[in-house]
Amino acid sequence: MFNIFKSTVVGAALGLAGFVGTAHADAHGDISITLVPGLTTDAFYITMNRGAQAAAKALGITVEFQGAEEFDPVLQTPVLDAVIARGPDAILIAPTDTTQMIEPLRRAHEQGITVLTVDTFIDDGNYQTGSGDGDFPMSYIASDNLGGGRMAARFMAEAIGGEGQVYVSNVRPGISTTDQREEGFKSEMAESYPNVVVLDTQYNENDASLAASQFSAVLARNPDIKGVFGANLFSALGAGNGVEGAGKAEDVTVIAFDAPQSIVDNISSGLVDAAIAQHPAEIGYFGVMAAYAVLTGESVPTSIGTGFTVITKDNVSDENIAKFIYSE
Ligand code: T6T
Repeated sequence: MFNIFKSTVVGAALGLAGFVGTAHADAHGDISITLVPGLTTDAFYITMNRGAQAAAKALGITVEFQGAEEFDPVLQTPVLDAVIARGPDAILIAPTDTTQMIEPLRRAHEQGITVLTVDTFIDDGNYQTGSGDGDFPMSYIASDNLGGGRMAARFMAEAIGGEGQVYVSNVRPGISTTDQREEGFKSEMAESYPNVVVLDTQYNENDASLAASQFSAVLARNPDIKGVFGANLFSALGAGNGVEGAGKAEDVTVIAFDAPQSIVDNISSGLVDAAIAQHPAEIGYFGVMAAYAVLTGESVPTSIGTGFTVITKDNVSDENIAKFIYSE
């Protein structure tokens, strides 16, 4: 394991004043970081890893990518334990539950491994405050998910003419990102679009097929339904498939969070009105940079926000937009 104190001593012995503060890539080539995604097969995290590897290359360090095949704290915990056993210098993780991942991550922290979270947070996401069970991560690098949910609400409300019934297709409660998107969506509707009625959220466990069948059930109960907000990649994909399968593409607006190629194709075909593309490569890049900074003795902000690009039919063929489509 790379040790900043060991390096400082060596630096001092060699008379290299200021060595720690002016570290450059090959001085710390033995730094090892592991990125633990929410799940390995999701284009969002695959793209995040692309950004992480770009940062690793720039810094001359190693970043491994180790995760579970489903977005589930029960599956993520043993993967994390195996990573902890190998003892990297830092773990960058997208924790799959705000409370259930606190204790597993504390094991890493207590072993001296630097913990940062990317995409999702544990506890309330306020780190290094000296209060709360889960304030030990050094930084949280992510999209503004509350703001993104508000953005989705505005696109939805404008598309449906400011009135009618809509619902949120979501994963499950307890995931910081998707909880915040739903919260932002509902707050914006309540504050700015009083004639939009937000029906009960449908939870799909990250299963696009379930999200599709849930649309049919909601439609049967509410034949005038005007829109669905898919709060993440699989929710949005399923919502689009459900709307198409029910022959309602002309009548029902789908607003998607996330932008894999499949969703972008659905924008081109007119099935999805807008996709709020996160910038997962930025999250990976700045996540690795932040971890490196901590490990080399620099201070980092406890929260680092990354951007969005909204993809619609009007800009979907623009090459400056295409770079934000997630890698598969
Ligand atoms: O929306 C992303 C991510 O931000 C969220 O935390 C979980 O779902 C995705 O990975 C998309 O599937």
